[in-house]
Amino acid sequence: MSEIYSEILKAKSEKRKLLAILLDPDKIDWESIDDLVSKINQSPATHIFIGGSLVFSNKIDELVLKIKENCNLPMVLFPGNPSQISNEADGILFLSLISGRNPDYLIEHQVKAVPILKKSKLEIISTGYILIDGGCETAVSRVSQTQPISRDNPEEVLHTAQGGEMLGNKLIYLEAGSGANLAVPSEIIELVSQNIEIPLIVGGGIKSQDGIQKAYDHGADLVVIGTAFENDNNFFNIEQA
Ligand code: 1GP
Repeated sequence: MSEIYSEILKAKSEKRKLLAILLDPDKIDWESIDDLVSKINQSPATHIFIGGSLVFSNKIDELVLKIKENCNLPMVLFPGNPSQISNEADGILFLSLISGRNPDYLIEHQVKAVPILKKSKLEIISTGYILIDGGCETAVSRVSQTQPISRDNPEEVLHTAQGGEMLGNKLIYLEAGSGANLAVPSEIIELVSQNIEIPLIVGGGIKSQDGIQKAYDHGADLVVIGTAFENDNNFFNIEQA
């Protein structure tokens, strides 16, 4: 089964842009979860991503099931480690942190996840995950003990993305880090999107509708919004200048 990925490919071929809301299970206010789901349903989101670098919650199954009660969007795990895998979700971004040189995040966690994934029905989507300096230290960098690629080195980002594509990654994810001061520079998005065939995800530090549009205009196929929606569940309903 590969519905999520084939839908992403279809959207890309039709130039239809996609949007994922990233939910961190640790930051969910369970008292107002029905309201959260209704805000997601009113938003232009096409996907829900679940996870984060620092998730301690053991309530991922519960969260996925609760959201699914009233929301039909595909639920895709975005795990920081193998403990964040839920069989209740629809798919998983099987991430390799290819900007870093820490073997744990390049292959070790993935090996550990295999027995869990083999027993699951999750759609597994191999994703080359590239961390780019977002102007501040981020949780991904801290937890993975890896350095982001400099914003001033688009070529290195491009070669990393192309290396991921050559290795067989199905998606490339350009990440400035959750809550980053600075989003991925437009010139990097453009350079990468024009020189890879596979779909491009961009996230981290995008704080406005303009920021989303800018990422799309420069070639992002799917934009991820976490912090901005977490801080304000009306983020998508407010007209922004
Ligand atoms: C983090 O790219 C996502 O992995 C979203 O980042 O929280 O900054 O929107 P934000």
